[in-house]
Amino acid sequence: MWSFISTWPFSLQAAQAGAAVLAAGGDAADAVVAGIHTVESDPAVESVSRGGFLNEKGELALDAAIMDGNTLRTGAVCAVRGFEHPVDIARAVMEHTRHNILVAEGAEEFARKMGIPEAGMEALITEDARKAWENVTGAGHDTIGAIALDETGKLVVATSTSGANGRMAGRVGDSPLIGSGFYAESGVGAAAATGLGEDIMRTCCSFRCVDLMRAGLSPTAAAETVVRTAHEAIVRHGGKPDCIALVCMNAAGERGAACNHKEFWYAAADSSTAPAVTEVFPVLDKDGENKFFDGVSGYER
Ligand code: SD4
Repeated sequence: MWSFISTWPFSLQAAQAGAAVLAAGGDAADAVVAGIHTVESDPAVESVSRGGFLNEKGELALDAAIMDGNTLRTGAVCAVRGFEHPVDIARAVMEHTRHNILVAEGAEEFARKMGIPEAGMEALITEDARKAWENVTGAGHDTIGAIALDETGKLVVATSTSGANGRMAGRVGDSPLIGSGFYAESGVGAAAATGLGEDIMRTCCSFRCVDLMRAGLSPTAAAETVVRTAHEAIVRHGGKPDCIALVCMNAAGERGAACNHKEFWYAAADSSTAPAVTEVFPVLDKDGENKFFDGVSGYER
């Protein structure tokens, strides 16, 4: 049995590409990377690589990560410029260094040494992204996070994002941070987060979700518990939660998702189900009231 899940409707193309790899008996890492490549190259996705949101200096600086659930090895890059596929650099960090995270120039130099194709930053900036930067509204941030379970039982998760529109130069989100934006352990489960990274980081959402599956919760129950308790913790400590959403999968390939806001979808496929997009509804609090985030998401500038 194989299974795949990824964040947001634009990741249907990722689920299709990942499913093709897995259906052919391929490796979970190859599946998540193939899936993420489709979104990184799509200029219509305004929050991932080509066409992605610019930081406040007008630069396209990208974050990406991958984690191999068989080895617990991980690789991530932060604020890399000029590479269309930052997830490839993250994978090279995992497979060819003793480190977990490389940032900015160091990551770019490493990518060149590894022979990873360099497009140049300007080539990846679309006219729409430049316009969005010129008229920053504060809205928008959608990471591609993808999880695959292959026929051998290996779980791999990966993420790729430009981060939120109007972020400070040098800002790093949750997506390249282990335990926050992603986590995978074969035999247990994997999770990936999307939403405003600052809130996801302070509540370590992905590791907590995997640990709840380890404790026996279903993927849906684990994701809902993490999103609800993260939201409530931020409120309890005087904060105002922004968007928090999770997708996850257990060792049996069962999938779950949860969010604290309207308008979240995931794409998924498995050995017996064709790739399709599913809407997720906000978690309910214990009194049965919707606790969704309904303000303007992102940074005001
Ligand atoms: C970040 N979490 O950089 C990422 C952006 C994102 O849905 O997911 N958006 O904060």
